[in-house]
Amino acid sequence: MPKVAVVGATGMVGRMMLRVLEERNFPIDELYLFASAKSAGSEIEFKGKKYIVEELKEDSFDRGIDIALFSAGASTSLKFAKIAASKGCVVIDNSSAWRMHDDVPLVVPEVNPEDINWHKGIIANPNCSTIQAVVALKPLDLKYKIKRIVYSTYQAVSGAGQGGYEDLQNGIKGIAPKKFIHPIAFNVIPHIDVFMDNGYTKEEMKMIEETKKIMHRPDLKITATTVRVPVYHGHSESINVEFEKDFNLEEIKEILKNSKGVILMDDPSNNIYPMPILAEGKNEVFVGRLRRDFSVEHGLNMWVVADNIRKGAATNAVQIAELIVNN
Ligand code: 2RA
Repeated sequence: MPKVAVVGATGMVGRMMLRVLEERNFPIDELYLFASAKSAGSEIEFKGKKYIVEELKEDSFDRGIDIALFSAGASTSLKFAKIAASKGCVVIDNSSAWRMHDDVPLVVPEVNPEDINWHKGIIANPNCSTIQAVVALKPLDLKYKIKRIVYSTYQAVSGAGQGGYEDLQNGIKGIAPKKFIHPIAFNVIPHIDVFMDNGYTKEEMKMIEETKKIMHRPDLKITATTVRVPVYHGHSESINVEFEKDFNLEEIKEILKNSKGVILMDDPSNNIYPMPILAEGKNEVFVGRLRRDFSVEHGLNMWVVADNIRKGAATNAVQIAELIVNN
């Protein structure tokens, strides 16, 4: 059984990683919890046992740790993932630090599990909004070959961490935001992460670039608009797809129904479609509102929802760890 570490154990994603490890009964010989000096010393319970969170230091990985799940921000990952990997530990990193490095696989287990085979000590966990999209798109790409994707997202405040969550809670009471630049209560903000020189936000560019890498389709045409909405948990996405080949809507539903990690929720006559309140606490990706886009040849509209802290972060990371253990 592996020795496992969670780095960033006190954060929202770190705590969820522990919960998912527990829920899935991940085999663990010894567990180590790390965080910044500020959070070190706090106590976290795992499987009925109390653990003290240690400060992350250069020698933290000198104990034969086999797998480390990192969710501590890009600068911490840039420094410590390399140190951990040099000591024989496999790092599964939830930050954006390593995702686009050529020698780092970017993995969604339902989509490109084979990519873990060429890791050199670091495997990147994709951005939350990308993960749920590719889980739904990959089986359709295999059958009909995607030509172009238009992403429009409706992202929960928890994607911005505890501060985002608090901004919504406080904003409802009229208190000014601290994490977001604008109020998020009773508002939507078409701005996630920083703006780039090309006019897109970094979140939008992440969706574009990461989709190409995970799907092994550098040629794909993709555009994206990412938006923060006043929802605590669960990212929603309108995804418009153009395929090379023609499709049959009933066949698409059948494919999605049988795809790993996807739950088809598409019964408009009974008002059934995915919503964040339904996806919260679940590990699957929910797909609905499937309909032909009549404005282009072979066009499809779909609505994709998932719990951004689970499938968009913690669950996906734990699934990667499961792939490593099962290999
Ligand atoms: C967000 N995608 O929702 C980001 C988190 N990784 O802000």
